[in-house]
Amino acid sequence: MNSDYLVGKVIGNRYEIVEKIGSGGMATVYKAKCHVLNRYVALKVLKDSLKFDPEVVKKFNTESRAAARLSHPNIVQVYDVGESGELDYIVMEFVDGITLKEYIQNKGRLSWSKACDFAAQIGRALDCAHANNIVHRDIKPHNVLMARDGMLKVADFGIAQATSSETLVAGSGGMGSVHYISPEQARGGFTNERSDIYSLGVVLYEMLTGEVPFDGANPVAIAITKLEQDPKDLRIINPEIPDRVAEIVMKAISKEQHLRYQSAAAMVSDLEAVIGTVHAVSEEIEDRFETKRINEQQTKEEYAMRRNTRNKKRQQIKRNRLIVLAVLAALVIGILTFSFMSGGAQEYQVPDLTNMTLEEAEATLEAAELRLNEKIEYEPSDEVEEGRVIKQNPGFNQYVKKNRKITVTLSSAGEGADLKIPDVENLKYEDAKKRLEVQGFKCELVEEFSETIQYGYVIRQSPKAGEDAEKGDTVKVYVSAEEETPEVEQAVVPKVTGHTESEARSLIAAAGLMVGEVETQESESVEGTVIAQTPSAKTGVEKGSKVNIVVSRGMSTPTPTPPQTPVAEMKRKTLTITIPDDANETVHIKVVANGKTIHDKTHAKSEGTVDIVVQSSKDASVQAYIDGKLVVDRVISFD
Ligand code: 3AM
Repeated sequence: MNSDYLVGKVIGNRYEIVEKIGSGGMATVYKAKCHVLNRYVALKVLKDSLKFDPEVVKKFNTESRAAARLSHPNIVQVYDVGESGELDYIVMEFVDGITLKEYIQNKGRLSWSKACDFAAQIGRALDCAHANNIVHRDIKPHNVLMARDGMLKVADFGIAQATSSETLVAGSGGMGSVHYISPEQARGGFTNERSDIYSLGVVLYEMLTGEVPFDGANPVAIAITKLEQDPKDLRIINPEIPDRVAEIVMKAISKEQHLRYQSAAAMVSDLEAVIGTVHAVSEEIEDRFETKRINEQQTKEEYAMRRNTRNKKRQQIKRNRLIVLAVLAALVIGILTFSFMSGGAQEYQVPDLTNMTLEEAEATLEAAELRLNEKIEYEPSDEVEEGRVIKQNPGFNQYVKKNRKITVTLSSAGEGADLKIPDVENLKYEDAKKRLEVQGFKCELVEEFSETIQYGYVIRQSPKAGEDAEKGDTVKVYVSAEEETPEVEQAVVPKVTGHTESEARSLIAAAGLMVGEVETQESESVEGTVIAQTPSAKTGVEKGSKVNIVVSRGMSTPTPTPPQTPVAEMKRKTLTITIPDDANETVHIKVVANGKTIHDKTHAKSEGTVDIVVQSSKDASVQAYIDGKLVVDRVISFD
């Protein structure tokens, strides 16, 4: 991945490309270090093959302009749009996390409350975009990034364009991804905000069931199914889904636009009603970040080495610059003044906090790399609900420095109102404590075991919410304590398919796991090769868990077993096929050795590589095809 020619380069005199993150349809995304603001950013660069296509460049620019207008905690913030030599690029907020697609793939399916919480977050992003007359048109899990704290951020306004009325999306250029696009997009018809609501419905369906509602062998088949058929009832796939949740999904994915939610806000409000105020902050995703964290550590080390060399060069450059500065002092001062005034150091825009609870305001500020001033102001208000933000300082949309503390004024019950105990049940302990303390109460922690309430959350409180109280009263909060179960060590299931049974046994043992059931099955793969495993490779499991394997017993032939000698001379070699980065999510791999098909199977792109054992007594001419395309054509020597 890091072998990209841009890695190590500095773009626009400011952004040092650290590593390639991935690539989408039109552009490649890099992690870069901004040397002016000393932070990581994501840099999206138009692909080489597309940069001379004026239509694509125009679309790329439209994306940046559209997205730059949006500022919302659930939208990837666009910081800057630039051009350097032949490079067109967009500088965005770097989201340290994974895509929602990866998350769904890892999980299979999500609990209904988490799925609804995620859908509400995406819905809030859409609501903000729609309020700015921007339709995303390509809402899909791959375009939703999940930060470490579980906050979702919608990215890639790839085919978004400003619209104040319904817009005709025609031709392939305007199409989103076929599984998620609305029927009207599939027909090349009019699209509007409700097309995004449809796509969000599909994403919610997938989160709840692990399946997309319309599938088919190819894009045309999927589009036809979408236009003509009703989706499978999601409660048949997952009976745990509450009826109300299923209704929300079905309304969002109505074929007719007028039957869908008329606004993202309406869908969010139904979702919020169904989940209450639960904000699922995912702790389980932490382990999924482990690999990324390791990569990041390596990157940091590489980066430190490069920085040493660069610092030396920079010192020399600095000396030269001083001379130039002395001569051109006046001019340089002018430039510096200009760059300061145009916001050089003041690049962080203050989000709107009005009507938020303290917890929401704090999370929103954190996402915007700002801080909440611990000193909270109070004011009585008739318009704003008690405990919610009435005003803030500095105000919405002002530019401030990173980590600037923002002071909020919360609505108090009003001068004459009696003081009541606030409701802190179901809150995280820290949030409950803060809520009590800011209202002048003392908080006493009592730990208690609970089978239903998550660790660290308040089970109950005494006195109860709503009871009369006086400033300085103590409120006991009973917080769910951690179960005293021994810490479970985690392990990652190794990939054992393609290996011999004994190799597989060693790999499984080396990963701290145990071999479970061993089945044999007739298969075209070489006898003794592992052809399937559960759980699949890269799954995170408890140490000591079992991995079941299926071992090939070759193909049974009706003819009597041939004489022993030729078999004894057979030798094995492993051919590793790498699935390219730009491949589809699933690929079909076929391998032919000496004219005989020895492998013919569909694989997930996430497998990365596929090992095929070739068995022959003499040199073998081997061809491998990925989705029908020849990718390997060589002779394997068995000397
Ligand atoms: O190729 P994968 O799926 O791993 O998550 C996005 C995707 O990763 C990532 O770049 C790839 C191509 O879209 N990506 C996009 N925008 C990003 C951002 N702002 C980002 N990663 C971090 N921060």
